[in-house]
Amino acid sequence: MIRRSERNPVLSRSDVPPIPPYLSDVTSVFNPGAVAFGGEILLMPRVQSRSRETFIVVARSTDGVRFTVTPEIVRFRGIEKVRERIYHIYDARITRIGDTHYVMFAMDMDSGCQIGLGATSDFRSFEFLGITSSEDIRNGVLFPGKIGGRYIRLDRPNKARHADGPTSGTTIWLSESDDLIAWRPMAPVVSGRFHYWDEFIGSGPPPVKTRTGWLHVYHGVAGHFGSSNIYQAGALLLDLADPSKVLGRSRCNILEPRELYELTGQVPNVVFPSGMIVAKTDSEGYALPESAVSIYYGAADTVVGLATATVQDLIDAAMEGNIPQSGTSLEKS
Ligand code: BMA
Repeated sequence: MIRRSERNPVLSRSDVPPIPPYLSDVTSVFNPGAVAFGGEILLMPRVQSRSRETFIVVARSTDGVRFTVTPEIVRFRGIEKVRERIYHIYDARITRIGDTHYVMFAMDMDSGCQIGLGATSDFRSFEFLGITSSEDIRNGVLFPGKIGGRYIRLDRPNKARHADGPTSGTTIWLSESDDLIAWRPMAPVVSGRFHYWDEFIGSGPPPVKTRTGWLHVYHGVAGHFGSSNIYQAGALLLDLADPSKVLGRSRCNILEPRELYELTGQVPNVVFPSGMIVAKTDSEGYALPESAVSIYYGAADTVVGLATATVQDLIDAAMEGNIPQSGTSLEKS
């Protein structure tokens, strides 16, 4: 149903040129935002140096598989005015609204992980618009346009899984905003399924409009294995007019760590979808069912993978039937 590119990994550390003094002999390149822009496919991956500092760069391609990384760190103009220390920015998700491309990303700060928002019209200069959260939260993903007169996004509040341990989350929420900066939670959309593949969850790439609903790829983490968290990808179909309504959710994951570059690396057993490009839309911007979809994902927090399917394949996966739940969820436990 979903096929990995024969050229995987499509980006790895040897593709990142030195960008002194920030990057030389980089450790990893992963979790890219993706967009079709100006006749090219652009990725905005996260790059880590041996200091474990994290930067975002731009990679360009004419065919979606051979990428050239621009030897420049992405700087969001104005981000230096934030008073609190920012340690890392990463996991960019790109959404076009009108003529502007918005980039939502995670910001590791002393107050926890916040969601930052940037904007660009050319992918050469980027402006920082602000911090769009006030609680520990991650995986903020903008819809490509207003619904009911306001901006809409999916996001995932973080909770500590163990005292002082890394944070994750079990519920993806729908939030609304009038100005893209101040957001109000509207409704929970989906929660983790305890004991199954997606116990902890978070949004992947921005949702894609189809005639049958918003197609959304998310990541799920199985945390019940002794020594490993397994990050996988799955599909959701959300109601077009009210995206808090779930029309379908894949019973099985659609992509799981199987290849060596997904199984081993900086963080083993991770596929983390973050960019999705639909080749063909109709005149009103709805993705065509037969259209190819390219999903760009981080593999083992080390390299970038590409997997392809059709829009209909992903809708079928989302509609294959939910896992029956007995009423117990991580949220309640
Ligand atoms: C998540 C984020 C991602 C990362 C994933 C697997 O919580 O930190 O950036 O790819 O974990 O380590």
